[in-house]
Amino acid sequence: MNKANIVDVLEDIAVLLELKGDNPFKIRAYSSGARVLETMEADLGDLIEAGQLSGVKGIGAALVDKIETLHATGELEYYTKLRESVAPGLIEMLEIPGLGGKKVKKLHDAIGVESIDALQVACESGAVEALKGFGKKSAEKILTGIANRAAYAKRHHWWTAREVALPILEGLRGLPQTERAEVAGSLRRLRETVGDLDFIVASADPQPVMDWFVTQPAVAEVTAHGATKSSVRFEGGLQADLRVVPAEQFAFALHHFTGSKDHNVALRQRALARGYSLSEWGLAQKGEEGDQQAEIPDTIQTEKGLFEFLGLAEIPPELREGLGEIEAAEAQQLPNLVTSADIRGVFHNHTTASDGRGTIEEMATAAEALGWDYLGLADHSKASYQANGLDDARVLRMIESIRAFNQSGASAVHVFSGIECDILPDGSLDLEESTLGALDYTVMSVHSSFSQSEEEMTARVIRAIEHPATTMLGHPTGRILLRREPYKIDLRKVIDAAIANRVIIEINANPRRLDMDWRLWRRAAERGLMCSINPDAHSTDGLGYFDAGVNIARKGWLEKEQVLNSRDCAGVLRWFNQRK
Ligand code: DGT
Ligand code: CA
Ligand code: CA
Ligand code: ZN
Repeated sequence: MNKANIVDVLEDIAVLLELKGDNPFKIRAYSSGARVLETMEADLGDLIEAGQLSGVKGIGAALVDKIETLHATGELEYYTKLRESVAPGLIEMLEIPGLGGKKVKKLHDAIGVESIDALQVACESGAVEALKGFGKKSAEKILTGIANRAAYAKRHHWWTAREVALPILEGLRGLPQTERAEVAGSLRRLRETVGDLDFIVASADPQPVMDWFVTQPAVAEVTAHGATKSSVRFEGGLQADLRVVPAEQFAFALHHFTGSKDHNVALRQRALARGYSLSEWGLAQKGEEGDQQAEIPDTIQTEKGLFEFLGLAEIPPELREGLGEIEAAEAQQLPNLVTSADIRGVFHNHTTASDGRGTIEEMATAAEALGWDYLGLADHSKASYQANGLDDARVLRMIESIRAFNQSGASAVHVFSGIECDILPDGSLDLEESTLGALDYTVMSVHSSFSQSEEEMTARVIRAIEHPATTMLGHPTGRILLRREPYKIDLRKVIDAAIANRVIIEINANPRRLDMDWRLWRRAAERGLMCSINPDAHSTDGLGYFDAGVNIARKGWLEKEQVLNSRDCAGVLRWFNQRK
């Protein structure tokens, strides 16, 4: 088992012990041990092999044994037994924001709730708000949490959905009966979350394709198994439909099941206005005595052909949201969307100096492997103490390390020194002006006091935007997709302030954030807002998230010129310096 998974187990143990009301010192030993392990620079395998794990400060004797067992076997009897000793309903309750081990224990001990359903009843009956330490507000918050959890359970992050879809798509394409195969639906439209997968296959012999699909090892349940349509549920809960169509219908089916519904409705109306009815089966001429399948279908083999038949430029799937793409396609004015190949470096990344897992060298090497010209490092500032944020002195030392690294000639990638500086609750910044001024650039982010009023939060963020040391605003709503709602903030005012102050807003490309949302980019960028696609990488692997950010930029109609990291090193430096 790798280090990150072991950290998760230790944290789990701490929460479970809390649930059981165990000794606080013991609980702390696990949670702080997890923390030490997570931020430790030395390689865990090396340490264990050298018998030096017990010498690491903060990892007590009880933990050494357990970490070694987990590392060697991936299992731990103590942990398994501990989990089994706690009612599953109590563990589920931990998924509700605001409920930790202590509170769940209290609810259980005081009013006997053992499941989320029982908790909901207790909140509605007033039993929870009557409890000491809870009150009306927290009962309401728990109810919202329960409702959100039910809604979230139905959807999946795009990144996860793609990981499930790709091997299936490859498998379908590899079948001898398959002529063409695609994933349609929200996955193809690059939506931030996906409800279910929609596979479309062209084949004259559907049966073997269906049989292959429903017998894949990842399939947990087959919910339908028909002649041309099947549905399954994968482990992890994601569901998928497969439709097999004759080759001549493929372009129409692919277009129809790609959606969105709004886009389809608009395109169908356009077809009708020109005398055709458009469906997943094809195009038919509207005749006096009903529809006729006349002369059209075999001239249309592709979506491009379909769009052209209706007098439109080909609309990329990610723009098919019924938000003006048909008008733009008619006027031949679709945007020339930014691509992954346009990206020449990224700015918001963490290293071992704060809560990242890669060193400067490792991150730069990974950036070089991605073909980039530069890499920006932006570790946390001190107010993010749980992420081992840097104080002024450590920031200055980091700048020195980066300068030395650049001068060493160790990498062809130029490293920019940055910071992800906390915006404090009053809108002031977490570091001295002189420190901020010594950096190449800064990313300002909110990591605390999420429950401020909309007025307070908006004023707080705008105050940071107006600070002359600010280069970029990080994850502007703080949302965690399918887990945490955005904090209350008036983004229209924030966007206005960013444009007025020439401050960049990021697309945080972490697949769980994708913040700022794609729906806001088109208008904002038209009005002059500059974007930066920031993977917020906490490891070398995390740099790969930039792709998810490019998706969101494309969904937001952005072109290369509207994205800072499509510029070369000199272009980036020019932008940084005009802010100083
Ligand atoms: P999802 O799965 O909730 O993330 O979103 P989609 O867009 O993948 O939706 P889904 O799987 O229900 O259907 C796939 C596409 O099929 C959808 O984007 C458009 C088309 N479609 C499905 N149902 C309807 C419908 O009732 N009317 C129209 N016009 N199109 C539909
Ligand atoms: Ca779908
Ligand atoms: Ca579907
Ligand atoms: Zn952050």
